[in-house]
This record gives sequence, structure tokens and C-alpha cells, in this order.
Amino acid sequence: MTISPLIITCAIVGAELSKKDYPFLPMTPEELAEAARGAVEAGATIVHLHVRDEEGKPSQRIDIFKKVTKKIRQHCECIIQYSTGGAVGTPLDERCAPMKLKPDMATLSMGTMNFGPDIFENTENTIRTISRAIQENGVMPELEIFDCGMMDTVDRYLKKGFIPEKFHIDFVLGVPGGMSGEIKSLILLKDRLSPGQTWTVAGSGRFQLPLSAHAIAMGGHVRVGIEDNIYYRKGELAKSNAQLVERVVRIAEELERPVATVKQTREILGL
Ligand code: KMH
Ligand code: ZN
Repeated sequence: MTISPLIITCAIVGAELSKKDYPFLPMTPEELAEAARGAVEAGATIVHLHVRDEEGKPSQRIDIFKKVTKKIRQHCECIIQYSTGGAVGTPLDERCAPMKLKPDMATLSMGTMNFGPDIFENTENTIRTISRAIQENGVMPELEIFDCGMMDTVDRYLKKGFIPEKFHIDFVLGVPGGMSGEIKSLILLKDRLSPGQTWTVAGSGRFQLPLSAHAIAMGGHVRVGIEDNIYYRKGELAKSNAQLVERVVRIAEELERPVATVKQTREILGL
């Protein structure tokens, strides 16, 4: 069996963090473009993007997504994946809005869950509405799976035609309220996949490193970045998104797994 090149996604900012949590958090269009450039230069080919407004608050405003996308494209070549999750509590129409810009990819979370102390709402109506916005704009969805039951939802919604047949999967593990980031969670989820289905794992916090290493060995793909994990190691903040990507590249090299180029990423995901 030939193993495909490793696709590295970098989630550069997210919606939940502030500068109080992480002083180097990129927030302005210039900072986000610089963070993306660093991550891509280090080996990432997909940038998972949230944006912030002028006050640093999470936003789904089209004009900001447009500006940040333009700046990223000026700095580097990569696949840009917009978040439709937004922040906890973002209204549904706002979550869908940036799809009008037709990004390469967009996320589609597959169920409602506790998200730390909050509720991340993804009802059937939410999922169908976002899925429609994604499909109408010819965007490739990445299904965000936070728990095992969400795989059952994928099967059910596929049968009902609520979600498109072609997608990439991202197992987001270790979020308080979702499935744990232990390796056995990943093994359980991977067993649920149809043959040939492409997948990534995004480990939250301290789970990021061990899950990344296992995904590389298991033939999956990896997402790292400050959105999911602000630490390089226990008690030591990561210097940047790029630093987290660089470590994945080094592990992949040791495991003799080549890192995908943008062209290869497009081929692997059928973009
Ligand atoms: N901010 C989280 C509530 C996504 O990007 O699609 C949801 C999230 C998932 O980050
Ligand atoms: Zn996100």
C-alpha cells in the first residue's frame, strides 16, 4: 500500500482565544496573513480561517474574510478553508455568509455539543442550511467530527441527501464536551470511515502532539495551530503557528512520510 503525502492544515487563530490567553494571537488582516505565510512556509498547505473585527472580536463578516483572503494570497500559495462554525452563538445566517466568497473549502460541524461551558449549536436545520450554502457556492466541505455519534449523523444525512457525497473529514478531539483526545478515540473513529475517505485529526491542547504523530503513522492528515493548542510543550507557549507546523514536518520526515505540496493536496482531496 502506498501512503499518500501528508496534508498539514494550520488553524491560525480560532474564535475563542484572546490576547490574554495567548499574547501573540494574530488578529488583524496583516497579522493573519503573516501567520498564514509562516505556517505555509513551514509546510502547511491548508489554512483554516476565522477572522476578527476591528475590536478583535470573532466575526463572520464577508468584507473581513475578503480582505484577509486577499492578503494571504498576496503572501503565499495555499488552500484557504473558511470556518462556518464561527464562535459559539454566532447566528446561522452569519455563519453561512462567507460562503458567497467561494473559498476552496469550508467546515461543516456535524452535531450540537457542549463546548467548554457553552453550547455549540448544530441542529439538523443548521447543518442542512450550511450544507446548502456550501454546495450552492461549489465549496468542498470538511466535516467536523467532535464525537462518535456524529459519524452516525454523517451516515444518516448522506442517505437523506442533507450533505454532499464528496467531503473531507476532520476529527476534532479533546474539546471539553466532545470525545477525548486519547488515541483509542482516533482508532474508533478511523474504523468508521468508508474505504478511501480522506481524514485529518485536530487534537485539542495536550492531545495535539500525540494525535498528530499517530495520524502520520496511520495514513491520515494533521491539523495543528494556535486555535487548537497554544502550547509547544507543558508550561511553554508556542512561539507561533509556524513552530507547531515545523514540529509536524520533522516527525513526518522521521517517519518517512512526505509532506504534501499544494498541488498534491488538491489532488488528494479532489479540489
Ligand atoms: N469556534 C467553535 C465554536 C469551525 O471552525 O468550523 C467552532 C469551530 C469549528 O471553530
Ligand atoms: Zn475553527
